[in-house]
Amino acid sequence: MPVVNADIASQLDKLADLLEIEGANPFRIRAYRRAARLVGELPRSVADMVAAGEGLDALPGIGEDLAGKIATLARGARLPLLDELTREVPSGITALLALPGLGPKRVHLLHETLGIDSLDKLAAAAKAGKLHDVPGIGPGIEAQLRRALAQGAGQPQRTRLATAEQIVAPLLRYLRQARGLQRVEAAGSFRRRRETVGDLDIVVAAGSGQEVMRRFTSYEDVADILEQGPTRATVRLRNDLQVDLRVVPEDSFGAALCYFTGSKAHNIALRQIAIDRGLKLNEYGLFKGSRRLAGRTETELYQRLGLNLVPPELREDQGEIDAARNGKLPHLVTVDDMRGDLHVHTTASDGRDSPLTMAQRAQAKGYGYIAITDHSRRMTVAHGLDAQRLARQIDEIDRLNDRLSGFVVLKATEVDILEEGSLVLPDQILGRLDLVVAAIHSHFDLPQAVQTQRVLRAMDNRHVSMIAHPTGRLINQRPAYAIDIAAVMRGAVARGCYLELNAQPDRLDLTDIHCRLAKGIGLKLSISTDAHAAMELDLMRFGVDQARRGWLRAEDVINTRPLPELRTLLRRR
Ligand code: DGT
Ligand code: CA
Ligand code: CA
Repeated sequence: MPVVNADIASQLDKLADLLEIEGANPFRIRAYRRAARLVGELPRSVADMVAAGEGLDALPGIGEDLAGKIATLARGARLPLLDELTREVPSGITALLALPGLGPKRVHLLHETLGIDSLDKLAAAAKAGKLHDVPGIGPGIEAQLRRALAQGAGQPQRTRLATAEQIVAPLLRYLRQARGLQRVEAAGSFRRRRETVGDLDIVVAAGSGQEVMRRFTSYEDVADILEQGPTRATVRLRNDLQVDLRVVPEDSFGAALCYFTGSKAHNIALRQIAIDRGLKLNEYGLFKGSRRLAGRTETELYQRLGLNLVPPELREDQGEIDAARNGKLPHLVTVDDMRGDLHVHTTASDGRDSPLTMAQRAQAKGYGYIAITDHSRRMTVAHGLDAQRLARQIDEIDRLNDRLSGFVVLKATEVDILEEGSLVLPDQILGRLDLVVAAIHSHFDLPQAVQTQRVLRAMDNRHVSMIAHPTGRLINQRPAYAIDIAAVMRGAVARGCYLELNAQPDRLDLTDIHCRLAKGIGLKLSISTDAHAAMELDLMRFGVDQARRGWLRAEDVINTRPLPELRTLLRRR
C-alpha cells in the first residue's frame, strides 16, 4: 500500500522538530518545514509520483537532496537522518512538544537553560517557579504550561480530520477490492466531520466477514492487530491511529452505519424513541419482536422512528432529534453554495502563488470573487506589506481585473491588530480597499477582558469588516487566547462587522459551538481558507464541514452571496 502524503509530511515535520531541538541551522529547518507543508497539501499522492518515476525536484522549492529524502519516505523506507536524530534526542524531550506553547525552539531553550528533558522535570521546574528564567517563556506561557500539566498534558492526541481523511481514502480503496464486499463506509466522528478524530470506525456490508477481515488485517499500513474476531477487528496503523472495523449483512448496513456514526448521545436518544414505540434498535436494525422493520438504509430507519434523516454533522443530541421530528432540520450550507474566498495570500507576503494564479484557480472552482488579503507590515512571521507596497498591489489588482472576465479580485488586507487595538496600516490606505480583515498575531497572553476590548477597538475602525481566525487556536499546538467570543460577536453585529470561520484544518476557529452561538446572536460569518497557495483554496470544505456542524445555512454565510450582495453586506453601518 502506498504511503500517504500526510505520513511523509509528518516525518518531515518530525525531522524539522528534532533539528530545531538540537539547535540546527534555521535555513535547513525551514526547508524541511516548507517541504512538509508542500507534501501535506499536494492534491496528488507523492508515492504515486515516485512510482511513476516523476522527478520530485520539479516541486516548488524542493532541491535534489530533499527530493531524495521525500522519495525514500514515499517508498515506505526509513530515513537514516531521522533514525539518527531520534536516537540522539531523548524521547522525554520530544514528548514536551505536545504541550501548548512549546515548540521545538522553546524545548531547545528549556533543555539548554534548565536541563529539562522530561515532563516530570518540566512539572518540577514549573512548581519551583523556575520557568521564567528561560528566555522566551513569559508569564503567559508559564501559566498556560501549568494549566496544561494540571490537566494531564502529554496524553495521546486526537488526529486532525484532514489527516484522517488522507488515511481513510486509500484504506477504503483497498478494502473495496475484498471479495464479497458489498458496501463500505467510514463512520464515527470522521463521518460526523468533527475537527479531530479519536479513532476511525469502518462499517462494511458483506456476505461473509472472513475475506474482508483477512484483507483488513493484512493492510500494509497496519502496525499491530489489537483485536480480531469473525465480524470485528481493531488495528493500530503505523502512524498510531486505531481503526475499528465491523462487518454486517447488507440488510443491516444502514443500521450499523447509523450506530457506528453515533454520536453515542444521539444513539441513546434514538434508542429511547424506539423503546417508546415498543421497538428495539441496535446495529442490526429496528425490530418489533424478531421482525425487522428497517435496517438496510439510514433513511428508512429514521423514517420508521418518525424522523427526517439527520445529516451526520448534526448527530450530537443537541436538538437535532426534535428538529427532525418537526420537519425543522436546517438546510445546511454546502461547498457548492460558496461563491468566493475572502482570505487568501500571495507571493506579496507569505503565499506561494501570484494573484493571477490564485484568481484563475478560484474561477476554475466556480467562484465569482476572491479577496487578496496579504499580511500588513508589522506581522512578526511574514514579509508584510507597508502602505506603499499595498498601494502598488491595489494598482496591480486593478490591471488584473481588466484582464479577467466574470471574476473579480477584491482589494484587501489582513491587517495586524496592535496590542492596544489599533491597526498597523493608516486609515488612508485602508479606505481604498474593498475589504479590511483584521487579525491578532501577537500578544496572545493578555487577560480576557483586555483581549476582548482589543478586538472590539479594532472593529471600531470603520474600515474593518472582518476579524480573521477570531480565537487564534491551533489544534494540538496552541489553545485559543482568552477572549469573550460572545461579546466580540455582539460587538461585530452592532458595528456591521463579521467574523471568519478559518478553514485551515489546524485552525477551524470558529468552532461548531461558536457557529451556533453566532447564529443565535444573529451574526453572519465568512468561511475562508487563508490559502497560502492556490491548491489550498480546496481547504474550503473543511470550513464548510465545521459550519454544518454549527447548523449554519447558506444564508448565514456571507461569501455564499453573489458579489453585488456581498458588497452591500460589507458596507459598514
Ligand atoms: P472519537 O473516535 O473519539 O473521535 O469519537 P466517535 O464518536 O467516533 O466514538 P467511538 O469511536 O468510540 O465510537 C464510534 C461510534 O460507536 C460512536 O459515535 C457511537 C457508537 N458507540 C460506541 N460506544 C457506544 C455505546 O456505548 N453506546 C452507544 N449507544 N453507542 C456507542
Ligand atoms: Ca471513532
Ligand atoms: Ca471506535
